[in-house]
Amino acid sequence: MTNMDAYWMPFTANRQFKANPRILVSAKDMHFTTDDNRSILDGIAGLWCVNAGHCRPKIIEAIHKQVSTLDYAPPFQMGHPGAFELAERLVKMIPGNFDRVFFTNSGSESVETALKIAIAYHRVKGEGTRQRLIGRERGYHGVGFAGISVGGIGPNRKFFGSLLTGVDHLPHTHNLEHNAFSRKQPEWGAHLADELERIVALHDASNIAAVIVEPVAGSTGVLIPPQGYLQRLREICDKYGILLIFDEVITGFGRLGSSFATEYFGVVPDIVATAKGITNGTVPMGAVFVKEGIYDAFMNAPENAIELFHGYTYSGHPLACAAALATLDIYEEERLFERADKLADYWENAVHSLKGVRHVIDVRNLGLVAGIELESIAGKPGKRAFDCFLQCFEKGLLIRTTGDIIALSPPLIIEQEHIDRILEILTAVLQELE
Ligand code: PXG
Ligand code: PLP
Repeated sequence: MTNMDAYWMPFTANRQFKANPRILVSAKDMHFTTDDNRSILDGIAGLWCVNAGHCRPKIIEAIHKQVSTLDYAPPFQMGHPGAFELAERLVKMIPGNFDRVFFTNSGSESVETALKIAIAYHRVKGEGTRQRLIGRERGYHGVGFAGISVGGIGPNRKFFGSLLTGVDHLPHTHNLEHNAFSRKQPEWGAHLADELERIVALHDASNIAAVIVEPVAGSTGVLIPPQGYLQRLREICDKYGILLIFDEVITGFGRLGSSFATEYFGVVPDIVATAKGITNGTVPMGAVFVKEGIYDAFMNAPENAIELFHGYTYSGHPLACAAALATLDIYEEERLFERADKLADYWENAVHSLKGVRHVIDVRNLGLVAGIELESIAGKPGKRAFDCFLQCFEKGLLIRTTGDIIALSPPLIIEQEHIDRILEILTAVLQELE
Protein backbone atom coordinates (compact mmCIF):
# COMPACT_ATOMS: atom_id res chain seq x y z
CA MET A 1 0.00 0.00 0.00
CA THR A 2 1.06 3.56 -0.65
CA ASN A 3 1.45 6.00 2.21
CA MET A 4 -1.97 6.75 3.65
CA ASP A 5 -1.30 10.07 5.30
CA ALA A 6 -2.55 12.45 2.62
CA TYR A 7 -6.10 11.20 2.46
CA TRP A 8 -8.39 12.80 5.08
CA MET A 9 -11.02 10.09 5.19
CA PRO A 10 -14.72 10.99 5.56
CA PHE A 11 -16.70 9.94 8.65
CA THR A 12 -13.78 7.73 9.68
CA ALA A 13 -11.58 7.32 12.74
CA ASN A 14 -8.55 8.20 10.58
CA ARG A 15 -5.73 7.24 12.97
CA GLN A 16 -7.36 3.99 13.98
CA PHE A 17 -8.05 3.09 10.35
CA LYS A 18 -4.56 3.90 9.12
CA ALA A 19 -3.03 1.83 11.92
CA ASN A 20 -5.19 -1.09 10.86
CA PRO A 21 -6.56 -0.54 7.36
CA ARG A 22 -9.42 -2.34 5.69
CA ILE A 23 -8.84 -2.09 1.95
CA LEU A 24 -11.26 -3.26 -0.73
CA VAL A 25 -9.80 -3.88 -4.18
CA SER A 26 -12.62 -5.40 -6.22
CA ALA A 27 -16.26 -6.40 -6.06
CA LYS A 28 -18.70 -8.67 -7.84
CA ASP A 29 -22.43 -9.11 -7.18
CA MET A 30 -22.83 -9.79 -3.42
CA HIS A 31 -19.13 -9.70 -2.48
CA PHE A 32 -16.11 -7.46 -2.07
CA THR A 33 -12.54 -8.72 -2.24
CA THR A 34 -9.92 -7.27 0.12
CA ASP A 35 -6.26 -6.53 -0.57
CA ASP A 36 -5.36 -9.72 1.31
CA ASN A 37 -7.67 -11.60 -1.06
CA ARG A 38 -10.52 -12.32 1.33
CA SER A 39 -14.13 -12.42 0.13
CA ILE A 40 -16.48 -10.15 2.11
CA LEU A 41 -20.25 -10.56 1.92
CA ASP A 42 -21.77 -7.10 1.41
CA GLY A 43 -24.52 -6.71 4.03
CA ILE A 44 -25.10 -3.02 3.34
CA ALA A 45 -25.08 -2.59 -0.46
CA GLY A 46 -21.85 -0.62 -0.23
CA LEU A 47 -23.35 2.28 1.69
CA TRP A 48 -27.05 1.67 0.98
CA CYS A 49 -26.51 2.29 -2.74
CA VAL A 50 -25.48 -0.81 -4.71
CA ASN A 51 -29.02 -2.16 -4.95
CA ALA A 52 -28.42 -4.35 -8.01
CA GLY A 53 -25.15 -5.80 -6.71
CA HIS A 54 -21.60 -4.97 -7.75
CA CYS A 55 -19.94 -4.59 -11.15
CA ARG A 56 -22.97 -5.27 -13.29
CA PRO A 57 -21.75 -5.62 -16.92
CA LYS A 58 -24.68 -3.68 -18.37
CA ILE A 59 -23.90 -0.59 -16.30
CA ILE A 60 -20.17 -0.87 -16.95
CA GLU A 61 -20.77 -1.06 -20.70
CA ALA A 62 -23.14 1.91 -20.64
CA ILE A 63 -20.55 4.02 -18.82
CA HIS A 64 -17.76 2.93 -21.20
CA LYS A 65 -19.84 3.75 -24.23
CA GLN A 66 -20.90 7.13 -22.87
CA VAL A 67 -17.45 8.29 -21.84
CA SER A 68 -16.04 7.52 -25.26
CA THR A 69 -18.93 9.28 -27.06
CA LEU A 70 -19.75 12.36 -24.99
CA ASP A 71 -17.60 12.65 -21.89
CA TYR A 72 -19.12 15.86 -20.62
CA ALA A 73 -21.74 18.39 -21.67
CA PRO A 74 -22.42 21.68 -19.89
CA PRO A 75 -25.83 21.55 -18.23
CA PHE A 76 -26.49 25.30 -18.14
CA GLN A 77 -28.20 26.57 -21.32
CA MET A 78 -27.22 23.28 -23.03
CA GLY A 79 -28.49 19.71 -22.97
CA HIS A 80 -27.68 16.15 -23.98
CA PRO A 81 -30.11 13.32 -24.78
CA GLY A 82 -29.42 11.16 -21.72
CA ALA A 83 -30.58 13.73 -19.18
CA PHE A 84 -33.97 14.19 -20.85
CA GLU A 85 -34.42 10.46 -21.31
CA LEU A 86 -33.56 9.76 -17.69
CA ALA A 87 -35.86 12.48 -16.32
CA GLU A 88 -38.72 11.08 -18.37
CA ARG A 89 -38.05 7.52 -17.14
CA LEU A 90 -37.88 8.68 -13.55
CA VAL A 91 -41.18 10.60 -13.49
CA LYS A 92 -42.89 7.58 -15.07
CA MET A 93 -41.43 5.29 -12.46
CA ILE A 94 -42.51 7.17 -9.32
CA PRO A 95 -46.18 6.94 -8.34
CA GLY A 96 -48.10 10.14 -7.63
CA ASN A 97 -48.19 13.25 -9.74
CA PHE A 98 -44.50 14.15 -9.91
CA ASP A 99 -43.76 15.73 -13.24
CA ARG A 100 -40.23 17.22 -13.10
CA VAL A 101 -36.80 16.12 -11.96
CA PHE A 102 -33.81 18.26 -10.99
CA PHE A 103 -30.42 16.51 -11.15
CA THR A 104 -27.71 16.73 -8.49
CA ASN A 105 -24.60 14.69 -7.62
CA SER A 106 -25.33 13.37 -4.14
CA GLY A 107 -27.92 13.05 -1.45
CA SER A 108 -26.59 16.14 0.28
CA GLU A 109 -27.06 18.18 -2.88
CA SER A 110 -30.53 16.72 -3.39
CA VAL A 111 -31.51 17.86 0.09
CA GLU A 112 -30.05 21.33 -0.51
CA THR A 113 -31.92 21.52 -3.80
CA ALA A 114 -35.23 20.34 -2.32
CA LEU A 115 -35.10 22.88 0.50
CA LYS A 116 -34.15 25.74 -1.84
CA ILE A 117 -36.95 24.84 -4.25
CA ALA A 118 -39.43 24.75 -1.35
CA ILE A 119 -38.55 28.23 -0.14
CA ALA A 120 -38.36 29.68 -3.65
CA TYR A 121 -41.68 28.07 -4.59
CA HIS A 122 -43.55 29.90 -1.85
CA ARG A 123 -41.85 33.10 -2.90
CA VAL A 124 -42.83 32.86 -6.57
CA LYS A 125 -46.35 32.07 -5.39
CA GLY A 126 -46.38 35.37 -3.48
CA GLU A 127 -45.87 33.80 -0.05
CA GLY A 128 -42.31 34.93 0.56
CA THR A 129 -42.71 34.86 4.33
CA ARG A 130 -42.76 31.07 4.24
CA GLN A 131 -39.09 30.47 4.93
CA ARG A 132 -38.89 28.32 8.05
CA LEU A 133 -37.91 24.67 7.74
CA ILE A 134 -38.84 21.80 10.00
CA GLY A 135 -36.73 18.67 10.32
CA ARG A 136 -36.67 15.93 12.91
CA GLU A 137 -34.46 14.73 15.72
CA ARG A 138 -32.23 11.86 14.61
CA GLY A 139 -32.81 12.84 10.98
CA TYR A 140 -29.89 12.56 8.56
CA HIS A 141 -30.04 14.76 5.49
CA GLY A 142 -26.43 14.75 4.39
CA VAL A 143 -23.70 17.15 5.33
CA GLY A 144 -24.45 20.47 3.64
CA PHE A 145 -25.23 23.39 5.93
CA ALA A 146 -28.96 23.10 5.18
CA GLY A 147 -28.90 19.33 5.63
CA ILE A 148 -27.20 19.44 9.02
CA SER A 149 -29.49 22.28 10.09
CA VAL A 150 -32.69 20.32 9.49
CA GLY A 151 -30.90 17.13 10.50
CA GLY A 152 -31.06 15.94 14.06
CA ILE A 153 -27.65 14.46 14.83
CA GLY A 154 -25.70 16.33 17.51
CA PRO A 155 -22.13 15.43 16.48
CA ASN A 156 -22.88 16.37 12.84
CA ARG A 157 -23.99 19.85 13.96
CA LYS A 158 -22.07 20.94 17.01
CA PHE A 159 -18.74 21.83 15.38
CA PHE A 160 -20.22 23.98 12.67
CA GLY A 161 -21.43 27.22 14.12
CA SER A 162 -24.84 28.75 13.91
CA LEU A 163 -26.13 26.77 10.90
CA LEU A 164 -29.31 27.88 9.11
CA THR A 165 -31.63 30.01 11.17
CA GLY A 166 -35.36 29.43 11.29
CA VAL A 167 -35.31 25.68 11.79
CA ASP A 168 -37.35 23.57 14.20
CA HIS A 169 -37.29 19.84 14.84
CA LEU A 170 -40.05 17.32 15.36
CA PRO A 171 -39.33 14.66 17.97
CA HIS A 172 -37.97 11.36 16.65
CA THR A 173 -40.21 8.31 16.90
CA HIS A 174 -37.79 5.79 18.38
CA ASN A 175 -39.01 4.24 21.61
CA LEU A 176 -37.84 0.86 22.85
CA GLU A 177 -40.20 0.81 25.80
CA HIS A 178 -43.20 0.78 23.48
CA ASN A 179 -41.85 -0.67 20.26
CA ALA A 180 -38.95 -3.08 20.90
CA PHE A 181 -38.89 -6.07 18.52
CA SER A 182 -41.69 -4.71 16.34
CA ARG A 183 -41.95 -6.35 12.97
CA LYS A 184 -42.44 -3.83 10.14
CA GLN A 185 -44.21 -0.64 11.32
CA PRO A 186 -44.57 -0.29 15.09
CA GLU A 187 -48.00 0.40 16.54
CA TRP A 188 -47.09 3.14 18.95
CA GLY A 189 -46.12 6.69 18.05
CA ALA A 190 -48.41 8.21 15.38
CA HIS A 191 -49.33 10.96 17.85
CA LEU A 192 -45.75 12.27 17.68
CA ALA A 193 -46.68 13.81 14.31
CA ASP A 194 -49.04 16.13 16.18
CA GLU A 195 -45.99 17.99 17.48
CA LEU A 196 -46.10 19.68 14.08
CA GLU A 197 -49.30 21.39 15.21
CA ARG A 198 -47.41 22.88 18.16
CA ILE A 199 -44.64 24.22 15.93
CA VAL A 200 -47.21 25.71 13.55
CA ALA A 201 -49.00 27.36 16.46
CA LEU A 202 -45.72 28.87 17.63
CA HIS A 203 -44.58 30.36 14.31
CA ASP A 204 -47.81 30.54 12.28
CA ALA A 205 -48.15 28.58 9.05
CA SER A 206 -47.53 31.74 7.02
CA ASN A 207 -43.88 31.54 8.07
CA ILE A 208 -43.28 27.86 7.38
CA ALA A 209 -42.02 26.55 4.02
CA ALA A 210 -41.52 22.83 4.45
CA VAL A 211 -41.21 19.76 6.63
CA ILE A 212 -38.46 17.31 5.68
CA VAL A 213 -38.26 13.75 6.97
CA GLU A 214 -36.77 10.43 5.99
CA PRO A 215 -39.76 8.09 5.63
CA VAL A 216 -37.54 5.49 7.31
CA ALA A 217 -34.57 7.05 9.11
CA GLY A 218 -31.54 5.09 7.95
CA SER A 219 -28.32 6.62 9.22
CA THR A 220 -29.37 6.96 12.83
CA GLY A 221 -30.17 3.31 13.16
CA VAL A 222 -33.15 2.26 11.04
CA LEU A 223 -36.11 3.98 12.68
CA ILE A 224 -39.34 2.70 11.15
CA PRO A 225 -42.26 5.15 11.13
CA PRO A 226 -45.13 4.18 13.44
CA GLN A 227 -48.38 3.15 11.76
CA GLY A 228 -50.28 6.25 10.67
CA TYR A 229 -47.43 8.66 11.44
CA LEU A 230 -46.56 9.70 7.88
CA GLN A 231 -50.24 9.99 6.96
CA ARG A 232 -50.70 12.35 9.91
CA LEU A 233 -47.74 14.51 8.84
CA ARG A 234 -49.25 14.70 5.35
CA GLU A 235 -52.64 15.80 6.74
CA ILE A 236 -51.16 18.54 8.89
CA CYS A 237 -48.97 19.85 6.05
CA ASP A 238 -52.05 19.93 3.78
CA LYS A 239 -54.04 21.77 6.38
CA TYR A 240 -51.48 24.58 6.54
CA GLY A 241 -50.09 24.72 2.99
CA ILE A 242 -46.70 23.42 4.12
CA LEU A 243 -44.68 21.41 1.61
CA LEU A 244 -43.81 17.88 2.70
CA ILE A 245 -40.39 16.64 1.56
CA PHE A 246 -39.46 12.97 1.74
CA ASP A 247 -35.73 12.36 1.83
CA GLU A 248 -35.64 9.03 0.01
CA VAL A 249 -31.90 8.88 -0.49
CA ILE A 250 -31.93 5.46 1.18
CA THR A 251 -35.55 4.34 0.76
CA GLY A 252 -35.65 5.10 -2.98
CA PHE A 253 -35.02 2.52 -5.70
CA GLY A 254 -36.40 -0.60 -4.14
CA ARG A 255 -35.02 -0.70 -0.62
CA LEU A 256 -38.48 -1.26 0.89
CA GLY A 257 -39.64 -3.64 -1.85
CA SER A 258 -41.41 -0.92 -3.81
CA SER A 259 -40.09 1.82 -6.09
CA PHE A 260 -40.00 4.47 -3.37
CA ALA A 261 -41.22 4.80 0.20
CA THR A 262 -44.02 7.03 -1.06
CA GLU A 263 -45.38 3.96 -2.85
CA TYR A 264 -44.77 1.64 0.08
CA PHE A 265 -46.56 3.86 2.60
CA GLY A 266 -49.15 5.29 0.22
CA VAL A 267 -48.29 8.81 1.37
CA VAL A 268 -47.46 11.31 -1.37
CA PRO A 269 -45.13 14.16 -0.45
CA ASP A 270 -44.63 17.32 -2.55
CA ILE A 271 -40.91 16.85 -3.15
CA VAL A 272 -38.78 13.69 -3.09
CA ALA A 273 -34.99 13.81 -2.70
CA THR A 274 -33.06 10.79 -4.01
CA ALA A 275 -29.49 9.68 -4.81
CA LYS A 276 -27.52 6.46 -4.08
CA GLY A 277 -29.44 3.65 -5.83
CA ILE A 278 -30.20 5.81 -8.86
CA THR A 279 -26.89 4.75 -10.46
CA ASN A 280 -26.38 1.62 -8.36
CA GLY A 281 -23.58 3.56 -6.66
CA THR A 282 -21.41 3.62 -9.78
CA VAL A 283 -21.37 7.32 -10.69
CA PRO A 284 -22.35 10.00 -8.19
CA MET A 285 -25.85 11.29 -8.90
CA GLY A 286 -28.96 12.56 -7.17
CA ALA A 287 -32.43 13.52 -8.39
CA VAL A 288 -35.12 15.71 -6.86
CA PHE A 289 -38.72 15.03 -7.92
CA VAL A 290 -41.31 17.79 -7.64
CA LYS A 291 -45.04 17.33 -7.84
CA GLU A 292 -47.15 18.91 -10.55
CA GLY A 293 -47.52 22.65 -10.18
CA ILE A 294 -44.18 23.37 -8.51
CA TYR A 295 -42.15 23.76 -11.72
CA ASP A 296 -45.09 25.60 -13.33
CA ALA A 297 -45.12 28.17 -10.55
CA PHE A 298 -41.61 29.24 -11.64
CA MET A 299 -42.56 29.67 -15.29
CA ASN A 300 -43.97 33.16 -14.82
CA ALA A 301 -40.56 34.75 -15.30
CA PRO A 302 -39.95 36.47 -18.66
CA GLU A 303 -39.40 33.78 -21.27
CA ASN A 304 -35.72 34.51 -21.84
CA ALA A 305 -34.94 34.65 -18.10
CA ILE A 306 -33.52 31.83 -16.00
CA GLU A 307 -36.38 30.63 -13.80
CA LEU A 308 -34.41 28.99 -10.99
CA PHE A 309 -30.97 30.26 -10.04
CA HIS A 310 -29.63 26.91 -8.96
CA GLY A 311 -27.65 24.05 -10.50
CA TYR A 312 -24.36 22.15 -10.47
CA THR A 313 -21.52 21.84 -12.98
CA TYR A 314 -22.26 18.13 -12.97
CA SER A 315 -26.09 18.23 -12.88
CA GLY A 316 -27.22 15.43 -15.21
CA HIS A 317 -23.64 14.42 -16.03
CA PRO A 318 -23.61 12.20 -19.16
CA LEU A 319 -21.84 9.33 -17.36
CA ALA A 320 -24.27 9.46 -14.46
CA CYS A 321 -27.25 9.50 -16.83
CA ALA A 322 -25.90 6.54 -18.78
CA ALA A 323 -25.25 4.64 -15.57
CA ALA A 324 -28.72 5.48 -14.24
CA LEU A 325 -30.50 4.40 -17.42
CA ALA A 326 -28.68 1.06 -17.38
CA THR A 327 -29.41 0.71 -13.66
CA LEU A 328 -33.14 1.31 -14.19
CA ASP A 329 -33.06 -1.30 -16.97
CA ILE A 330 -31.65 -3.86 -14.56
CA TYR A 331 -34.14 -2.98 -11.81
CA GLU A 332 -36.93 -3.47 -14.35
CA GLU A 333 -35.65 -6.53 -16.23
CA GLU A 334 -34.84 -8.41 -13.04
CA ARG A 335 -37.89 -7.06 -11.19
CA LEU A 336 -35.62 -6.33 -8.28
CA PHE A 337 -38.11 -4.25 -6.26
CA GLU A 338 -40.61 -7.12 -6.42
CA ARG A 339 -37.83 -9.50 -5.53
CA ALA A 340 -37.03 -7.42 -2.45
CA ASP A 341 -40.69 -7.41 -1.50
CA LYS A 342 -40.91 -11.19 -1.83
CA LEU A 343 -37.79 -11.71 0.25
CA ALA A 344 -38.86 -9.28 2.97
CA ASP A 345 -40.61 -11.88 5.11
CA TYR A 346 -37.71 -14.30 4.96
CA TRP A 347 -35.43 -11.40 5.87
CA GLU A 348 -37.72 -10.42 8.72
CA ASN A 349 -37.74 -13.89 10.22
CA ALA A 350 -33.99 -14.18 9.80
CA VAL A 351 -33.15 -10.92 11.57
CA HIS A 352 -35.71 -11.52 14.32
CA SER A 353 -33.90 -14.78 15.11
CA LEU A 354 -31.47 -12.44 16.90
CA LYS A 355 -34.05 -11.83 19.62
CA GLY A 356 -32.63 -13.46 22.74
CA VAL A 357 -29.06 -13.42 21.40
CA ARG A 358 -26.52 -11.84 23.74
CA HIS A 359 -26.51 -8.01 23.88
CA VAL A 360 -29.48 -7.60 21.52
CA ILE A 361 -32.13 -5.22 22.91
CA ASP A 362 -34.08 -4.57 19.72
CA VAL A 363 -34.53 -5.81 16.17
CA ARG A 364 -36.54 -3.81 13.63
CA ASN A 365 -37.09 -4.32 9.92
CA LEU A 366 -38.89 -3.18 6.78
CA GLY A 367 -38.34 -4.29 3.20
CA LEU A 368 -34.69 -5.33 2.96
CA VAL A 369 -33.53 -3.15 5.85
CA ALA A 370 -32.90 -4.11 9.44
CA GLY A 371 -31.68 -2.39 12.57
CA ILE A 372 -30.24 -4.39 15.45
CA GLU A 373 -29.73 -2.45 18.63
CA LEU A 374 -27.20 -3.63 21.20
CA GLU A 375 -26.99 -2.77 24.84
CA SER A 376 -24.14 -0.27 25.27
CA ILE A 377 -21.14 -1.03 27.45
CA ALA A 378 -21.40 1.34 30.42
CA GLY A 379 -19.28 4.43 29.78
CA LYS A 380 -18.28 3.28 26.28
CA PRO A 381 -21.16 4.03 23.91
CA GLY A 382 -20.61 2.64 20.41
CA LYS A 383 -17.77 0.33 21.40
CA ARG A 384 -19.72 -2.90 21.37
CA ALA A 385 -21.22 -2.33 17.92
CA PHE A 386 -17.89 -1.17 16.51
CA ASP A 387 -16.16 -4.29 17.84
CA CYS A 388 -18.94 -6.31 16.24
CA PHE A 389 -18.26 -4.52 12.92
CA LEU A 390 -14.54 -5.34 13.17
CA GLN A 391 -15.13 -8.99 13.99
CA CYS A 392 -17.75 -9.43 11.28
CA PHE A 393 -15.25 -8.00 8.79
CA GLU A 394 -12.66 -10.51 10.00
CA LYS A 395 -15.19 -13.28 9.41
CA GLY A 396 -16.11 -12.04 5.93
CA LEU A 397 -19.18 -9.85 6.44
CA LEU A 398 -19.58 -6.09 5.96
CA ILE A 399 -22.13 -4.44 8.25
CA ARG A 400 -22.65 -0.79 9.21
CA THR A 401 -22.90 0.56 12.71
CA THR A 402 -24.03 3.83 14.25
CA GLY A 403 -23.70 4.17 17.99
CA ASP A 404 -24.61 0.72 19.27
CA ILE A 405 -26.97 0.00 16.41
CA ILE A 406 -26.14 -2.34 13.52
CA ALA A 407 -27.74 -1.52 10.17
CA LEU A 408 -28.19 -4.09 7.44
CA SER A 409 -29.36 -3.26 3.90
CA PRO A 410 -28.05 -5.82 1.42
CA PRO A 411 -28.18 -5.61 -2.38
CA LEU A 412 -31.64 -6.59 -3.61
CA ILE A 413 -30.12 -9.51 -5.55
CA ILE A 414 -29.39 -11.26 -2.25
CA GLU A 415 -30.22 -14.99 -2.05
CA GLN A 416 -31.63 -16.79 0.98
CA GLU A 417 -28.31 -18.54 1.54
CA HIS A 418 -26.61 -15.12 1.83
CA ILE A 419 -29.20 -14.04 4.38
CA ASP A 420 -28.52 -17.23 6.34
CA ARG A 421 -24.79 -16.55 6.17
CA ILE A 422 -25.21 -12.96 7.42
CA LEU A 423 -27.18 -14.18 10.41
CA GLU A 424 -24.79 -17.05 11.07
CA ILE A 425 -21.78 -14.74 11.23
CA LEU A 426 -23.58 -12.04 13.17
CA THR A 427 -24.96 -14.47 15.74
CA ALA A 428 -21.57 -16.09 16.27
CA VAL A 429 -19.86 -12.72 16.68
CA LEU A 430 -22.48 -11.41 19.12
CA GLN A 431 -22.24 -14.54 21.29
CA GLU A 432 -18.48 -14.03 21.64
CA LEU A 433 -18.52 -10.27 22.01
CA GLU A 434 -17.60 -8.62 25.30
N1 PXG B 1 -30.23 11.91 3.08
C1 PXG B 1 -30.30 10.67 3.55
C2 PXG B 1 -31.60 10.16 4.09
C3 PXG B 1 -29.17 9.84 3.53
O1 PXG B 1 -29.24 8.60 4.03
C4 PXG B 1 -27.94 11.66 2.53
C5 PXG B 1 -29.09 12.42 2.57
C6 PXG B 1 -26.69 12.27 1.98
O2 PXG B 1 -26.29 11.65 0.83
P1 PXG B 1 -24.77 11.80 0.33
O3 PXG B 1 -24.80 11.16 -1.02
O4 PXG B 1 -24.49 13.27 0.25
O5 PXG B 1 -23.90 11.11 1.33
C7 PXG B 1 -27.97 10.35 3.00
C8 PXG B 1 -26.71 9.53 2.96
C9 PXG B 1 -24.84 5.46 7.13
C10 PXG B 1 -24.65 6.46 6.04
O6 PXG B 1 -23.89 4.97 7.64
C11 PXG B 1 -25.77 6.93 5.37
C12 PXG B 1 -25.57 7.89 4.38
C13 PXG B 1 -24.32 8.33 4.04
C14 PXG B 1 -23.22 7.83 4.72
C15 PXG B 1 -23.41 6.89 5.72
O7 PXG B 1 -25.95 5.16 7.52
N2 PXG B 1 -26.71 8.39 3.79
N1 PLP C 1 -16.43 27.13 -6.68
C1 PLP C 1 -16.02 27.74 -7.81
C2 PLP C 1 -14.84 28.70 -7.75
C3 PLP C 1 -16.68 27.47 -9.03
O1 PLP C 1 -16.29 28.08 -10.16
C4 PLP C 1 -17.77 26.54 -9.04
C5 PLP C 1 -18.47 26.22 -10.28
O2 PLP C 1 -18.31 26.82 -11.33
C6 PLP C 1 -18.18 25.95 -7.85
C7 PLP C 1 -17.48 26.26 -6.69
C8 PLP C 1 -19.34 25.02 -7.81
O3 PLP C 1 -19.01 23.77 -8.31
P1 PLP C 1 -20.14 22.70 -8.70
O4 PLP C 1 -20.95 23.34 -9.80
O5 PLP C 1 -19.37 21.50 -9.18
O6 PLP C 1 -20.95 22.43 -7.48
